[in-house]
Amino acid sequence: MSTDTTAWNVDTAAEVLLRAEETRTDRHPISDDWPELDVDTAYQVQAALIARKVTQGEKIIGVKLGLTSRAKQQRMGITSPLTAWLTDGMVLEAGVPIPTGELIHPRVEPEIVFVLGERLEGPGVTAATAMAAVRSVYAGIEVIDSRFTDFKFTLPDVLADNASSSRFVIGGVERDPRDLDLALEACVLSVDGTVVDSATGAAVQGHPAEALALAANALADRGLALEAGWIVLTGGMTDAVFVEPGKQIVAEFTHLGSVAVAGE
Ligand code: OOG
Ligand code: MG
Repeated sequence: MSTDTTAWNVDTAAEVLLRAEETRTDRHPISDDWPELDVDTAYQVQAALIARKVTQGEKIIGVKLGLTSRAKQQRMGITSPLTAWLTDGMVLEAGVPIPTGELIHPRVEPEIVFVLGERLEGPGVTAATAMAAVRSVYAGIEVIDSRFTDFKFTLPDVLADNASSSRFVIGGVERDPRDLDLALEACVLSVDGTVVDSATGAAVQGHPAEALALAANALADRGLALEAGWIVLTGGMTDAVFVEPGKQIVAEFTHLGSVAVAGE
């Protein structure tokens, strides 16, 4: 029998997740206590959670995709790609250590990152029209930190939790995506000098532009669009690796340079 006495609704779920983040306390999936949490309601929780961050002074600066590669889908046991929000509070400047003491159980994953030159609004966005809205492409590393114990959750849980978002770093090499074949752009992931994984951009929905189109069309279902200047993380290319104090993780790309992070 459940001893949970929370009167669950969109607002309480958002509060519970924000408190878990602030207090660095992981918890069991919300869907255990609130089985009615479906995908639509979970996106409402995500919106309520981000609205609270905005009230606290953070600014929305883009969108992240999650579970766009088979590596991520298999690891998390969820096959639907998803979208979530990026705020300026999540930006980690290059060279700044990952503040493991402020986080629960951070993992990092290499991603291909777009910055939009134009607004992008679905429905009906294709990879080609999506790509036409992109100004620049960068290498990136996302730091994810699920508020759920052992990163175990259902699709509605992870949606509500803003897709485990925590921090992200963008590499220093800016490229015009039209000059590269992003399906063939390779990434080699190393931990303390040992290669642990690798992938190409094709791992992300066949091409990262497909992921961007997916985001535009998914947001359109909720009456939303991607704005000019926004950052888009297209999703982890490989499985994520745990961060620990002193551990050095490097994502080295063919044309997009390297991004290095270390646990503090
Ligand atoms: C969910 C977030 C997934 C990605 O790039 O696939 C994600 C998780 O793995 O905890 O950010
Ligand atoms: Mg990610």
